[in-house]
Amino acid sequence: MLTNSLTKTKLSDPFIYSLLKNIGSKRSLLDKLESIEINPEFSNIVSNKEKGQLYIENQFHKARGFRKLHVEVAEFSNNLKILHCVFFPDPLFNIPIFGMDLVKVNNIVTAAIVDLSPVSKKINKEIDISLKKINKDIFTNKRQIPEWGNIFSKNVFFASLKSEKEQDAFYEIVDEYLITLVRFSQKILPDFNEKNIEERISYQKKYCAQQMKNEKTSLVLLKYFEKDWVDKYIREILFDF
Ligand code: BLA
Repeated sequence: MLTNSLTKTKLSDPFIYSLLKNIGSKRSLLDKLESIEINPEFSNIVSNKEKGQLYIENQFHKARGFRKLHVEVAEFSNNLKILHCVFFPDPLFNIPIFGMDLVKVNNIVTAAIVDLSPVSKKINKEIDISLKKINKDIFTNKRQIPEWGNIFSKNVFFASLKSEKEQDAFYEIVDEYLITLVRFSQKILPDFNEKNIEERISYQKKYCAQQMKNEKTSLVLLKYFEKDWVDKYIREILFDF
């Protein structure tokens, strides 16, 4: 369940709110879940500056198998809404990185992406089969993954959502990806092999480095914040490793 401040957001968007609630309830199934403190400068950000109203709310947890479970909701100038979520695994475990991003501009979901991204070159067959089975046929506007997105798995899903039916279908896909992740992480044991740990660390580093090449993230933030702040937010909060 959602535990704290995100439930209090003035979140006016039922679709984003339903995704947020589901992420929270799936997260609550993880073992040893606890919230982690972050730099308070970055936990809740509200601004009413002349540049336009905005708020950003962040939640951070960790759990068995996960070093950082990050959920962020943001709303900029009443017309751009973002739901961003990355579950970074603990490198002792061969658990994929759950990532999702939803960008809604004036009531249109222009970008909806979800993936369980690998942290090893050995493809996990069980996860691959489970994700491949999920029906993704109804979407009319699937989108091309940009060049920096070579970190994602073959099962990455990326589309614009053109109707309520497509929103519901995206909700189901995210739900299935989360169920797959939770089920897998509940039974996996840690692997202390040094080489494997190194590999998993370097995959996570690459994941963060590639995500930082997405100029669309920084461009939005730069409209509201100074460059130093944006660099720090991206390096420390969104994609630290
Ligand atoms: C695209 N990300 C975008 C877009 C914006 C943001 C405005 C353009 C929308 C579009 O192309 O239709 C902005 N996203 C943000 C901001 C935050 C955010 C400001 O999360 C946070 C403060 N991005 C991620 C994660 C993934 C991701 C975790 O943060 C994937 C798991 C993907 N975002 C992603 C992709 C695009 C995108 C693939 C499209 C980029 C492109 O087509 O060039």
